[in-house]
Amino acid sequence: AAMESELREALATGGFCLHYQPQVDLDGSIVGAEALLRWEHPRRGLVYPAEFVPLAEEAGLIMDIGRWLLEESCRQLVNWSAHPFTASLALSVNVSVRQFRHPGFVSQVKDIIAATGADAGKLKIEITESLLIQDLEDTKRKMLELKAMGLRFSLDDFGTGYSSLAYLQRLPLDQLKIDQSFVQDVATNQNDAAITRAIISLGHNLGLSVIAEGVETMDQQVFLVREGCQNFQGYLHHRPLSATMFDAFARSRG
Ligand code: G
Ligand code: G
Ligand code: NA
Ligand code: MN
Repeated sequence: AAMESELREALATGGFCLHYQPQVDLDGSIVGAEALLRWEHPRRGLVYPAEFVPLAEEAGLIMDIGRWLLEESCRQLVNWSAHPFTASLALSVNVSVRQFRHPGFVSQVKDIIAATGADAGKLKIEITESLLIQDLEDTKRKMLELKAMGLRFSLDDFGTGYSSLAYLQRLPLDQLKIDQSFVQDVATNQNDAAITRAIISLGHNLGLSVIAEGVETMDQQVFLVREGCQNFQGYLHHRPLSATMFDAFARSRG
């Protein structure tokens, strides 16, 4: 309960911020970023989503936090669009099941894009497999409505959930994101290598782009490149950065 009121206060007083982790292509050029939510706690310092998103969901605060997050992401896209080094970048945002399922989600996104003037074509929504298990029709209808506005969809943590592969082709996805648990030992473990290889070819055969997350070493990257993966995110390239640090990094890579 104490944390709940602290979260409400953070919402009211600008206590959240976003960090941006670069996503790169085969050349190492930045093609986008994932927005990662942080809570700047007055005493505890930076608090990570694992520690407060579940509580925020239970407390019914996730739509308000989600609104802030989408607004901030769209403001960032508008800022980026004004500078040559960042103008082409896409931004991925994490949307929880509860947020996506909310009846007001699509209109919330619409309103925020209209209010900020962000290019919807640069906004990518990361969903997880749990969204595919239940109420596929609701998921599909909302995805199609958002796709019609230009948004794209990435399936996060792919391979760790329980979704049927049949759903993949029934939903208008744009990208598969290989979960970092497979990437971790991809260069040394035969099973992880086989799963990763299968995900990459599945994605490409379905016409989706494939991004690997949690890429930490050159060995992992070399394996992924050899298997045809074309986008990468992880500490090998960069940790999540504050907005200011991200701009400086994009400039240095441009
Ligand atoms: O770096 P990090 O600890 O931020 O990410 C941990 C987890 O928190 C990830 O699984 C990520 O999907 C989730 N997460 C990060 N930002 C957000 C967000 O804005 N909304 C939601 N719902 N989850 C997020
Ligand atoms: O949304 P998702 O669950 O995929 O969130 C990604 C999480 O992985 C975030 O907590 C992010 O900070 C973290 N992360 C990003 N790159 C790396 C990496 O190279 N190694 C590890 N261990 N974690 C990473
Ligand atoms: Na994510
Ligand atoms: Mn993930």
